[in-house]
Amino acid sequence: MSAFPDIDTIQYEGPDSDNPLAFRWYNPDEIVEGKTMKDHLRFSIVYWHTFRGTGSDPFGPGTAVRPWDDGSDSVDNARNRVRVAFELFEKLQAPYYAFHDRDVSPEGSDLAESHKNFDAVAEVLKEEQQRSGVKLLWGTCNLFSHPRYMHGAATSCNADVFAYAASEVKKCLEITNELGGENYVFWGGREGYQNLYNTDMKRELDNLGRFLHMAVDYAKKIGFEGQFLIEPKPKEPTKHQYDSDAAACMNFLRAYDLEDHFKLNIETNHATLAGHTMMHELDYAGGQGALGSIDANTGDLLLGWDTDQFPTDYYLTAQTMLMILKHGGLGSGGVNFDAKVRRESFEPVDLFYAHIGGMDAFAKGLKIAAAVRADKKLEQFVSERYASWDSGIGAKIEAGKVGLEELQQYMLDKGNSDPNTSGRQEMLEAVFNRYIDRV
Ligand code: XUL
Ligand code: CO
Repeated sequence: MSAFPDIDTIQYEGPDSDNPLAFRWYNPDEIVEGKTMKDHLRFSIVYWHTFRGTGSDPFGPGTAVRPWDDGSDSVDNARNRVRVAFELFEKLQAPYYAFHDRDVSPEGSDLAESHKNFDAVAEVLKEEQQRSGVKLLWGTCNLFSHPRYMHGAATSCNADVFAYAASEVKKCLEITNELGGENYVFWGGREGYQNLYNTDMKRELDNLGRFLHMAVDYAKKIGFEGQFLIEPKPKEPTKHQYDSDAAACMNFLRAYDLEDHFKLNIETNHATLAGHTMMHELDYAGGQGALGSIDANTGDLLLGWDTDQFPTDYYLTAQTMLMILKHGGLGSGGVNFDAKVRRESFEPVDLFYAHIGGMDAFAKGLKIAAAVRADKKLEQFVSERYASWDSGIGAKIEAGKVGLEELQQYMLDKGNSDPNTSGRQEMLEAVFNRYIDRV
């Protein structure tokens, strides 16, 4: 029985289409820079917002109308929900999805029962994956909702909670492996602190490092070959999250000897909460060889919290895709819509409008980014701006051939530095607009 009987598989109709249930830009087989849009973008739909989000907020309960869901926490309801989810994935032509253990399957009365529930739901996930061809981009554990995780999971002051979290990760890794998941994500949840008066920060960080090493070791043991990812976020729910931004994560990974095993899953709304742009976080991660995947969404700069809205801004998606192309693509990662419909958008059809809008914005962003790159104007500007490093003293510095003494002698001989050239920021911002206009 269909949950969305009035909606057919969404088709590409081109930019002139007025049909809100059609793609205007996402044309899966269209080739951009020698690769299909489908392969560049590797769209993924999140289970937690799309199938478990109710629209509740701190001021009121959920509003979402979901006729297929009986509202219970039963395993039967969870299994039925999976079939509905795959109908939506297929109708949106999304090749991937992502889940937390606790959003696909209900928490049991103890660990053993939770595992049993997870197995029962994973059975349907596997059936549906095989039937539809939709694949698992990543699995992850929800190590933050249950009250036991009030002080964190891997960074809890309570060693038993660390052990419980480790048991959940073990199980979730096994199921992610069984389902062919291409990545496994750690988002910090409550790994952080509210107040340093009651916190041993160094001990918590050391334990987080231990926890991640245990996951790496166990993955090896069971033959899980997916990519491990850490998802930076600076705050919310804690005042300070340890994985606060891409640079902090890289430092953590290096400090705990984990850099060979992890890349980063960069989320737009987390970047802006950290006081960065998405472009900054992607360029930083990419520059460190650690760009793994993205959680595509957007915040509201006037609100200032993690609103997880669907991205529709072409500047944002073009800049995002420019950085992804620059750093060689997403590899085993994808464009994962970690986004939720607004509380006021409570009907099932809104889930389609939201994803179609996001997918189209990214497809157009990809085309804009490809046009920027084909034209080479920005690339040429940057290479000319740094030309002083290609020969002469710049080349000697970069080759490590000179130190302070040689540089001082060089300047004493020369007398003064060469004049600077303009950064031309305003001109370049206007140049970028041309690609937005033209595509
Ligand atoms: C929270 C967030 C998570 C992670 C997965 O802000 O982004 O949903 O993506 O745990
Ligand atoms: Co996320």
